[in-house]
Amino acid sequence: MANAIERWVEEQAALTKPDKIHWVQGTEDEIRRLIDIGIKEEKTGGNQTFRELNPQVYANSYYHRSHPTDVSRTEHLTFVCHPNKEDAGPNNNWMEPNEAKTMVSKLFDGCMKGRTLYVIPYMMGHPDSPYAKPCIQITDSIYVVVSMCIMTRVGKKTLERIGSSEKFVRGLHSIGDLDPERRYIMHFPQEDLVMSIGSGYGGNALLGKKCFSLRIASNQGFKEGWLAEHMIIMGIEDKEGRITYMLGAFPSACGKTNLAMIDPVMEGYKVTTLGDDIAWINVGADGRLYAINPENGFFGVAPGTSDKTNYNMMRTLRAGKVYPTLFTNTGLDLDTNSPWWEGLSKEPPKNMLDWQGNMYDPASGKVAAHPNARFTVGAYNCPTLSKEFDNPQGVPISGIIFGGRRSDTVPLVCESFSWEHGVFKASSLGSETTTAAAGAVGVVRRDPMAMLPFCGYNMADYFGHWLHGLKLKNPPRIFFVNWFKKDAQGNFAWPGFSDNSRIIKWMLDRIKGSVSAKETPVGLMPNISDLMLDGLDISRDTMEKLLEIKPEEWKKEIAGIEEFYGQFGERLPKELLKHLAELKENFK
Ligand code: GTP
Ligand code: SPV
Ligand code: MN
Repeated sequence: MANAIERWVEEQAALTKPDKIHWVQGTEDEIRRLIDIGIKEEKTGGNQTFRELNPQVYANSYYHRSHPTDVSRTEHLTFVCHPNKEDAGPNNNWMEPNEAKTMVSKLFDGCMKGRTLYVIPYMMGHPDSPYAKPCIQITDSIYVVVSMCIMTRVGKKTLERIGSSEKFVRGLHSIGDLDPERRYIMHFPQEDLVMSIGSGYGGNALLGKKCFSLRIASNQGFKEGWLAEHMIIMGIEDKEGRITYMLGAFPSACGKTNLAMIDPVMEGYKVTTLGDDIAWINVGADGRLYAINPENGFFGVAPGTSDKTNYNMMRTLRAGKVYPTLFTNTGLDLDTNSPWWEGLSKEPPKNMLDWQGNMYDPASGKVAAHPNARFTVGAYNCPTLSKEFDNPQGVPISGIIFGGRRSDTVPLVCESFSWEHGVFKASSLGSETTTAAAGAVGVVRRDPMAMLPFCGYNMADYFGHWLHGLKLKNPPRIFFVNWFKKDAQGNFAWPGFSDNSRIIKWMLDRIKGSVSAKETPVGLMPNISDLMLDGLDISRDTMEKLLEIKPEEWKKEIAGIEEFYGQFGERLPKELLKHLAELKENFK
C-alpha cells in the first residue's frame, strides 16, 4: 500500500506526465549533480540554467538568469481560494476552489512531458522543533530544487516525520511555458495545498517561502493561536552581554535583510541574526512571544549590497561553506567571471553582460542588474548567525519593529502607547511600492504589518487575531521606524544601514526603562538628546525634520487609512476604529 505522499505524487505525475520522477535527498553530492545538469543540459527561458562562477570571488557559487518577464512576484496572478470569498477578504484575489483547480489543472495537464518531476521533501523549521512543519514540493525546475535545498531543510527526516500521515503541506509547481498570461499562484488553505505554474522565480516558485510559510501558515496560525509573519528575528547584545531579541516587519525590499545582520556603530554592541524574512511566532508558557525562523537560508536583494552597506552579508556570500550560493539576474563581469550589481562598487566593470545577457553599456543609462536581482545563500554561512538559530523553542521577543518606505509623513522612530495602539498603527502602515513585485514602483499603499501580499485570509480577521487571538501576558513593546524620509533635494535624510543601530539602541533603552519619551499625536517619540548621535555628521535641523509630525501630512494619512479600513466593513475590529478616531481627534 502506498502512503499518502506516494499517492499524492502519483496523482500529480498522472496529471503532469513527466518522463522521470526523482526523489530529492538534499545531499551535497546530489546538489552538485543537479547543478551539473543545470550547467550542461537544462535551460530556463532560453538560457542555460546555471553557469559556474569564479570561486576566488564567491566560493561555491553559480549564476542564473530567469526569463525576462519572470523577475519578481506577480501579486495580480496570486489567488487565495477559500470556499467563501469573504474569508479571503478584499486583500486577496479570490476564485472558487473547484473552479480554480479545474482551471489550473488544464495548464498542468502534460506540462512535464519530456521533463523530470522532482519530489522535494522539506521541513519549514528545525526538525526538532514542535513548531516545524513537514512539506512536499513537486517541481520541474532544477533551479527551484537547488534553491529549496538552500532555503529549507530538505531530506529524509521529513519523510520519516510524515510517515503514513495525511498531514503535510502540498505544493505542486511547474514553470509551464513561462507565459505571463498562463501564470497562476493558487492557494487552497482548506487543504494546505499550493498550485503554482508559469513562473520559476522566488516567492512564486519556492513554495516553502511566501506561499506556505506566510499565506497557508497564517491560516494555520489563525486557527491554532499563533502568528506567521513577514519579519526578521535578531538578537542585540549590549555591553553587559545581555541579549534582547526583537522582530522587524518591513515590506519587500524595505530593509529587512540589512537590519537582520547590521553592524552596530556603538562600541560593545553586537547583532546576531536568526532570520531575515519570515518568523513563526508562538506564545510560550510564560505568556511571552517566542519566534522561530522556518527558513534555512537567505533570498536577498543584491542591488545596494556592498562591504559598506552590509559587510556581514558580503562575508556570508563569500563563505560558500554550506550549500552553493546562487546569483540571479545580476550583471556578469566577464573579466572576473563574477556577478556585479549596482552599489557593489562605484565603477561598473568594463566588460560585462547585463541581467538579460547583452553587453552592458554604461552610457545607456540602464542598469546592469535587475533591481530585484537576488542571491540565495545558506544561513550557516552567515558570520553573525545566532547560536540560538536551531533552538527548537525559538527566542523570547522583547520588541517588535514595524517599518516602511516613506519619503514624508512618517517620523524616523516612534513607539506605540500600548499593544492595542501598536496593532492599530501596524494595521494602518503605508509604504511605497518596490520592484520586489510586478507593477508600479514608488506608490504609497497600505501594507498592514508588511503582510498585504502575504496574509492568506481576510485582514479584518487577521487584525482581530493580533488583538484577541494570542494568549499574551507579556506583550513586547512596539516600535515604528522610517529609514527612508527624504530631504527637500529628494535625498535620504537619514544615513541608514549601520547607523540604524542608533535607533535600535533607543529601543533597548525603552525596553530597559532607562529613558523617557515624549508624547505626540502619533505615539511616543525620543528626545533628540537621548539618541546616540556621536560621530554622525547630521545637523540638529535635519534631526528635527526626521522627527517632525506635520498635521497637514497626517490628515492625508488619516484619509488613506479611512479608505483602506472602509473595505472591511463590519468585520473590522471596533478597537481599530476607536484608535483611528483618537488619532483624528489628536490633530484637531
Ligand atoms: P525582501 O527580501 O524583498 O523581503 O527585502 P528586505 O526587506 O529584506 O530588504 P533589503 O534589506 O534587501 O533592502 C532592500 C533595499 O533597500 C536594498 O537595496 C538596500 O540596500 C536598501 N536599504 C536597506 N536598508 C536601508 C537603509 O537603512 N537606508 C536606505 N536608504 N536603504 C536601505
Ligand atoms: C519578498 O518579496 O518579500 C521576498 C522575495 O522576500 S520573494 O521570495 O520573491 O517573495
Ligand atoms: Mn520578503
